[in-house]
Amino acid sequence: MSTFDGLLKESQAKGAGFLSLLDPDRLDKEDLVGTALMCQEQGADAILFGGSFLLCTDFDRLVREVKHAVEIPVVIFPGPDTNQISAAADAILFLSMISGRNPDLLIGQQVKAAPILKAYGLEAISTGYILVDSGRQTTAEYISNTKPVPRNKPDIAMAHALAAEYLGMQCVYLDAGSGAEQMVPVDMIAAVADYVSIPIIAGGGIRSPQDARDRVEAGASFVVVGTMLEAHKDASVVGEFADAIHHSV
Ligand code: 1GP
Repeated sequence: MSTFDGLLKESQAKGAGFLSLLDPDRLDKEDLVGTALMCQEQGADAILFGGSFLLCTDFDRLVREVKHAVEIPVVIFPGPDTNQISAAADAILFLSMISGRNPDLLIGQQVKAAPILKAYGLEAISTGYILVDSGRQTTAEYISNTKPVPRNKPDIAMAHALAAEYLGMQCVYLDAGSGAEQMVPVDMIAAVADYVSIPIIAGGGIRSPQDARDRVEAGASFVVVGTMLEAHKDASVVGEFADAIHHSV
């Protein structure tokens, strides 16, 4: 079974899947493995690894260390270029930044990355990435040189998500960006979930278990939490996120 199919199965069984995002720039190298293990113990369904912009230069080694330590899948969350690829991961979110009109992030970097993924045997999870305005500029917005979808325009998000589905993408990621001031609105997630049949990943600025649960109830199949895990490094908080996201258990 592919990593994505395995995650979908977990999501369907539990109500939704919990993806814990670890950014190697924001955690001490020593803390990375410990945090990954803690996320696994507290119920995360996968480790997402990476970020929109990284200073770290030992990405591959860090992925290997995390992968060696955990049993849950390690899925790369790539930045705007091909630096964040490691053969040690289980899969990579093969993102096309469909909310933007920057050809390099729609197809250019994907053309550079595809042969590398094939050579590594790395599973590519085709993902339509939709950046949603979060009230202030995020790293993803700045680095991608794109405009996010206005937060009060669910119809624009719906049309982008449907285009992703018709282009054959496996899922759509509605992201307000890491550390976002305001999350992707629940009504936007609900509108997209009603409109398309591919799974929705929701993330960016989720600060409480209730925020996460609200997004599951709106129709997200996966919820991404990053900054709050790193801020707390507290197992009980991570467990509360897992319980809120796994709402059917
Ligand atoms: C960012 O959705 C992720 O791409 C996670 O965001 O770090 O704000 O949880 P946070």
